[in-house]
Amino acid sequence: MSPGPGRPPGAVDLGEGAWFWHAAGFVAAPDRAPLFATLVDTLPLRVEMLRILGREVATPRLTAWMGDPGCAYRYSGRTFEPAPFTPALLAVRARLAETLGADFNTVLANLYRDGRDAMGWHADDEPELGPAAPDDVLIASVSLGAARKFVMRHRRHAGRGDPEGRRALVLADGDLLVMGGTMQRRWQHAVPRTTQPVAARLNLTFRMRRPAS
Ligand SMILES: O=C(O)CCC(=O)C(=O)O
Repeated sequence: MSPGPGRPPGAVDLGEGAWFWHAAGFVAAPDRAPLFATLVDTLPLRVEMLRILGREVATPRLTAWMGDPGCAYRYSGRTFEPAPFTPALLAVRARLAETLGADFNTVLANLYRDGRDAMGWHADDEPELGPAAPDDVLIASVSLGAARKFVMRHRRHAGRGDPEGRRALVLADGDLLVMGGTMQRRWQHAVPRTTQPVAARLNLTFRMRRPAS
């Protein structure tokens, strides 16, 4: 399979067209704390109620959804109308466009207040994601604040406790993780809870949402 748009030379090839690229220090050290503070102050972060297996469940993290006009998004049984991009987010979007050659028109922000906040196993596999879901989905995830473990598993190994088909990374302050190709179709990812004392972490997951046809 030929590399999809935005696939960087250092990407880790997981086979079957799935790949990820971990770029430590994407946000320069002096910019990290001010960017974290600005985003936490200006994004409409809140606990959301999601419908999961027929039950209303509060997200164990704060979230905010931003996007260009017309980028309403369905996620876990809810439709989210995005807030506009803020100037700080537009600056990160522009750096991602320079780095990856891709324009991301939506972003989900996740604020993990401490180690009790988490993100369960899932894939960003909505059919409207670009460049061309399901086999070519580009996700760019920027992390700020405390380092947290990020785990990935091939769907074939889901729930089997089987080390094959699993990967783990530590996403630290300023890191960029890009997932591409068939990663969302073949693999799932999660940010597990931790009992270690850990400060707040903000994650920005940029996506390309194709306009409704
Ligand atoms: O916080 C992270 O690193 C992951 C976020 C994520 O999986 C998502 O927004 O879909």
